[in-house]
Amino acid sequence: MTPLLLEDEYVKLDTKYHRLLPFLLIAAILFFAASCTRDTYETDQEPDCTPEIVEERYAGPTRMLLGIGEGSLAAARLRGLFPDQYAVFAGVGGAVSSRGLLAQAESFLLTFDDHSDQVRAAWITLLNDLFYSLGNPLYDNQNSAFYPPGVDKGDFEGDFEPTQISGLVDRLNSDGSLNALTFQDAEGTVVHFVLALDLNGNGTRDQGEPLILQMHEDFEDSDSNGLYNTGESYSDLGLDGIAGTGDHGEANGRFDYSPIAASLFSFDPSVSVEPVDPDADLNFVGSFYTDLSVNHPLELSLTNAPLFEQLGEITTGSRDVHCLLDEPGLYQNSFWEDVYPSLTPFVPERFVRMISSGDGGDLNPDAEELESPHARRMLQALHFLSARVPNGYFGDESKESSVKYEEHDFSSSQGVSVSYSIGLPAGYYNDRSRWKTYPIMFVFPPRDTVPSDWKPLIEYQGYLTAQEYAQQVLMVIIDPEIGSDSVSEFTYFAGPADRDESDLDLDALFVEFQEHIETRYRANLN
Ligand SMILES: [Ca+2]
Ligand SMILES: [Ca+2]
Ligand SMILES: [Ca+2]
Ligand SMILES: [Ca+2]
Repeated sequence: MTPLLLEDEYVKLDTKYHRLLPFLLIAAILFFAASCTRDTYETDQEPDCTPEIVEERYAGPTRMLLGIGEGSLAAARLRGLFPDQYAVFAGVGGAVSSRGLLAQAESFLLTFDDHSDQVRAAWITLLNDLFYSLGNPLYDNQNSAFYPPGVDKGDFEGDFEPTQISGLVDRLNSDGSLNALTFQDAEGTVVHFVLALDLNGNGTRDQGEPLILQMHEDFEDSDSNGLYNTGESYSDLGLDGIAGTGDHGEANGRFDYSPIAASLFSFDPSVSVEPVDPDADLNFVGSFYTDLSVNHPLELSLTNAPLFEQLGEITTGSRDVHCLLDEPGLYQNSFWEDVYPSLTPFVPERFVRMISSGDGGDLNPDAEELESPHARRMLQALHFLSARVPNGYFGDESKESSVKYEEHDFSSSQGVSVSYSIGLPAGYYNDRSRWKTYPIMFVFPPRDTVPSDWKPLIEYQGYLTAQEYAQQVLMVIIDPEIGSDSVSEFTYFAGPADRDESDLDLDALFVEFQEHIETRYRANLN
C-alpha cells in the first residue's frame, strides 16, 4: 500500500534518509522486529499497516456510525450518549461538535442582518430543524422545548403575523417595557425559534433590531472561541442577564448555559475524549473522523476547531509517523490531490480533521463517479471506519462479485415506521458464507434526502472491499425523517422536541430499530 505523501515531502525525506543511511539500517531492523502498530516509521518504505489497526484481541463494540451533512451530529450524538455501543464514528460535510456548532450559530444570530440572503436562509433552515429535533437552546421555556417563551405552534398557523410578547425581561430590555416579536426574514422565511426586540415599537421587526438570546449567562470570552471556558469571568445573573429575576442559573455561584444547551453539550465529542495511554490496548475505540469544506457557506469547518484545539497538537498530513497515532491529524485536500485508490489515503491517527477546499456541493449524492470529489470524500471516510473495527473480511467472495442492495420498512412498537436501505456484502446469500457475521455501519444521511439517494455509498464500500481497502460490512442507511411533520424534515435522532405526540421516544426507537437489524441480519456483535 502506498502512503499518501506530497511530492515535496518525499524529496525532503529522501535527502534526510540518505545522510542517515547507517542509522536507517538499524532502525529498519528494529522496525521489522517489532509490531508495526506501536513503532515509529524510520523508513520511507511503504507502510503497510492498515490491517494492523484492527487488532485481534479486540473485545469492544463493532458498530460504526457515519453521518453525512446534518446526520454528522446524529452520529456524534449517538456515540456521545452511548459510548459503549459504538466503536467509531465519522462525520462528513456536517458539524460533529454541538459546542462548536452552537457557538457558530450564536455568532450568526448576533450578526443576523450582516449576511447574504442565501446564507441567512441556510442558517434559519438548519437551526430550525436542529432545534426542532434536539430542543431549542436559546431559551429556558417551561412550556415548550422548541418555541421561544410566550409563543406556541398556533402563533405560526395561517398567514404570518408577528406575535407580540410584552414584559419579557432581558439584558436588552431590563425593565420589560419593550415588546418581543416573532418575525420573518427579508425573504419572507418565518423564524420559529428566536424572538426579536421591537425597539421602535411598530409591531414588526425592522432591520437592525436585535434578536433576544438567552442561551447562557454573560461572560468575558478571553480566548474568543465563542465558548465559556473555565477561568473566564462571568456574570451570575442568570440567562436573562438581569439581577433579581430568579431565572435559570441566577446567583448559584457558577456559570450556566440553558438546560437544553447543557444537554446538547453533553454529547459533544470533547466530553468523552480522554488522554490516551500509548501502552493501553484501546483498539481505536472512541476514535473519530471529521471532514468539512473550508468553503462551506455557513463556515461550519470552524465548528470543529475548538474540539481539535482541546485534543492537542495536530499532526499535519505527514506519513513519517506511527502506524497508530493516538493523536489528532489534520489533512487538507487529501482527496483532491490523488485519484483514489492509486494513492491510498490511509489515515493512521485516532482523531482526524479533514479539510477540503470544495464548495460543499460535492456532497451531492448524484455524483456517483469514483473519481468525483464526492466519491473520494466518502471512500476516505468509509476506509477510516472499517479499518477500526475487528473481525471482518477484506476482499469479495469470488462467486458473487457485487454487494446487494435492499430497501425495507421497520414498524416499531411505538407505531412509527423507519425506512432504511441496507447494503449486504458480496456473497452474503451464498451457502458457503452462511457462517459469516459482519460489523455493522449505521449511516445517517442529510435532511431532505431519502435512503435510496445514498445507494452509491453501498457501492463504494463494495468497491473498497473488492480492492481489500475495507472490510465487508452491513451498511444500514436510515431515513432522516422519522414520522411525518410539517415543521421539520429532520427528526430522526432525538425530537421532535415539540410535537403533539410528545411521548414518542426516538432514542428508544433507535434501540429497537438497531435490535431489529442485528437480529434480522448476520451482525457481528463481538
Ligand atoms: Ca420594529
Ligand atoms: Ca472562551
Ligand atoms: Ca436573572
Ligand atoms: Ca449562574
